[in-house]
Amino acid sequence: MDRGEFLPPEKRRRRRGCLVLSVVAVLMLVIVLAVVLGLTLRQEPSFKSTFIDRCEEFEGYNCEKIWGAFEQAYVGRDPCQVPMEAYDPFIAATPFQPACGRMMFWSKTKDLVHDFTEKKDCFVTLEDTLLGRVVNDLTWCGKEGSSETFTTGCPGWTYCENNTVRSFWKRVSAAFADVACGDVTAMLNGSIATPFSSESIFATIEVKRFNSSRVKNLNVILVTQENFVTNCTNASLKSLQKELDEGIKYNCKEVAEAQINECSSDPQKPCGSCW
Ligand code: ZNA
Repeated sequence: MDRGEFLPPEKRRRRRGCLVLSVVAVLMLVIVLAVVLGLTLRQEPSFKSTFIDRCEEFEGYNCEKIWGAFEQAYVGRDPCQVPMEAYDPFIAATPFQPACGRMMFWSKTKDLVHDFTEKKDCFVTLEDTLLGRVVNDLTWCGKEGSSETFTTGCPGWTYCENNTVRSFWKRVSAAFADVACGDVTAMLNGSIATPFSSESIFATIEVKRFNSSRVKNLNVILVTQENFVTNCTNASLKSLQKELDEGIKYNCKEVAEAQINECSSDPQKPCGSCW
């Protein structure tokens, strides 16, 4: 029984006022809590901002649209069940002009090649284009039943074949190789026994996609160190030659790593004179 019924009218009014006030206060508290919780839980992923920031370094692209096309490849999916085709919409949303004669491919020489292309504006690697730049050196994946992008707890490069990250690199490498034209350069590692590794993306995807109607020459730069292990007669390089589409000419040159480093840090040396 509500004892308020027996209160004088003024007290009843004041009591009702109090009740309304506390309901409003509780409601406001709930709203504030929900907003704070929503913001912290959703936490605009720094992965997305990195992607967008890097994308915006390139002119003439709709980066939000490109992000949407990228994200749909893996969001809500098992991170081991992302085939390379899942990134087709990302490729379609990101048209790019090939730089004929300046395209640089690489395998097992990541740091050296990027140090080189950064300092000397002669060659363009996949990572210098929007396609590769936006997520280079990053890890990402989705999760079933979630619409988020995760950057931790993602399967490693070799844990499963169709993982989010590896499939991405396969797909963008294919797109980059598809438009390769003129003289193409590949920087391979002469300090390992198999510079042309049959498991690499360069071997399994890129070389297979070079088309003789566009690519004239493949120039291999085999980067050696003092006690070099390999030279251009290496057996794996013989299979590289065999893999090439007939009509594409092949060249191989051994170049000391020290020479490449010296050349890239000498602003006087013109493009193409490093080997
Ligand atoms: N920027 C990248 O991370 C990347 C670029 C990754 C994979 C492929 N690519 C393309 S294909 C790049 O533009 C080159 O033209 C091509 C190089 O691929 P590759 O022939 O497979 O060469 P690689 O040196 O074996 O691997 C390239 C990169 O892939 C490495 O630097 C690593 O970042 C990653 N990777 C390869 N194998 C592993 C790995 N990461 C972890 N564990 C591995 N076993």
